[in-house]
Amino acid sequence: MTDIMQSITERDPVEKEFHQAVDEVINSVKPVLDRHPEYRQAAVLARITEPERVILFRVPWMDDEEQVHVNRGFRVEMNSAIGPYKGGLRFHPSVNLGIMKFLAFEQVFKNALTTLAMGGGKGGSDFNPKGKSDSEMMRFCQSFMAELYRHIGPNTDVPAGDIGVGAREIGFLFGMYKKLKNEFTGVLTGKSLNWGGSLIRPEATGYGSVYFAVEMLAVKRQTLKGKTCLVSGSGNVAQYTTEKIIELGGKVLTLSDSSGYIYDEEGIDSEKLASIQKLKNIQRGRISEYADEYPNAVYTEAEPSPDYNPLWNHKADCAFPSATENEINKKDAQNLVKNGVKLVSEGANMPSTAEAVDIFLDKKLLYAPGKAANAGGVAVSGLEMAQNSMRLNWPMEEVDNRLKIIMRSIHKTCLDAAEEYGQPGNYVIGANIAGFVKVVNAMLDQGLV
Ligand code: NDP
Ligand code: 2IT
Repeated sequence: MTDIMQSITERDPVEKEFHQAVDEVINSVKPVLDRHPEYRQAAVLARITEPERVILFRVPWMDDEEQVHVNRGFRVEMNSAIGPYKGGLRFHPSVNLGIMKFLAFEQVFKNALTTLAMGGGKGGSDFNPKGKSDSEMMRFCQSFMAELYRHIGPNTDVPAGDIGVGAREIGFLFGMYKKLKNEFTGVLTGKSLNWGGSLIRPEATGYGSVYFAVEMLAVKRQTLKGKTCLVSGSGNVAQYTTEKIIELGGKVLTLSDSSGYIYDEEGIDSEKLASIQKLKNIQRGRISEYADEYPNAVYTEAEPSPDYNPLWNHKADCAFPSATENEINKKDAQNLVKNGVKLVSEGANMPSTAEAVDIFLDKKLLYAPGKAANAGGVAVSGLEMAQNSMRLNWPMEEVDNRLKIIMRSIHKTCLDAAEEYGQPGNYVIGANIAGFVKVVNAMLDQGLV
């Protein structure tokens, strides 16, 4: 173990997801530090792994039965070397400081890769949105923002959505911010269209992950047409990943939620996807209901502590993990390889364990880590900020074209950096090095702050 890794694990021993994310970056950038002694001299690793600021706060709220609850709110402002802190808010019972720090750390490099001026941050709460009424969601969001508002701003820190935070929650959060600050600014992204949102932002993460896959396939002179795809999750990222795969002639076989997954041998077409979007976004139902509507589909319930996830054990060409961290373990990676999967594009953040990543790299899959493949979401958030600053809205084609250009540029940046450091085709090394060098150079320019 490196000295820096040892000191991080000793200082915060329980933050295992943060250790995992940091360990990967440290291993990737070792040759960069060897080439640049000035980076070691300036202790860049110790500085880049310590958040600039962590805000931790109480979120009290009342349910519809007038019971009082207390949740914990977080905002990790990780790095502002290249722009205001930027990154989503996650509402999920698993949220803790270690998960917030891992997500904020990944966000720093991801945002650097987008070419836009955004630093990295992440926030959220251990609040569980499942089964809550609209009024409960509103009261929770208002209480959350009643504290967060004093720490954020359009030039300071600009939150957005993530797991459990979509258009409805961004609306409630924005409304409270506006009331408290008495100003209408682009302090959040993922806003609705008629009050400052950008076209293509809802689609951007999923579309971007598929655009990245298209770029990787193009290197091998292939396309998505006719390719079978396993997609996990059924939220924002999974839905728009599925939409774009269908549009480009691929076939999506699976979708999931935390209760289980569906396998549809005939493929999920546009009509079926529209019914999933209604089920998930409006009725807030479970993916199992898909199998009631389309009886040819098979629903498999998730096991409480599975050795492997059967979703990843089907014959297919491509995999698009789009649910959550560490959803692909070593056994799942082995199953994917065994079943002929040649491409993995990570819509989710860190969905593959370190052992799974090693297998993908060892077997020379086209493997795109989340910080490259899912950067389209935050990239279009950056475009939403730009439109807010100009007080105008770009048409759909313009935003979608810019998204394509950004994903193409991230792909090339990763390949070039990997090549420069003698690891051709290794998108993990490429993404980590390119993001790291950009942020570290900015930090050095700005002195010891
Ligand atoms: P949503 O809340 O819209 O959907 C999340 C989906 O993943 C749901 O189907 C959910 O199932 C499932 N899921 C969540 N947690 C777990 C879990 N512990 N085990 C199994 N399934 C789970 O979130 P998003 O689609 O926005 O986010 C999905 C992933 O993409 C996350 O890793 C997020 O960080 C990442 N991401 C999101 C971006 C965005 O713009 N939204 C941008 C870049 C990355 P259930 O409903 O049962 O909880
Ligand atoms: O993980 C991510 O990149 C996001 N949840 C989106 C962040 C953003 O600011 O749009």
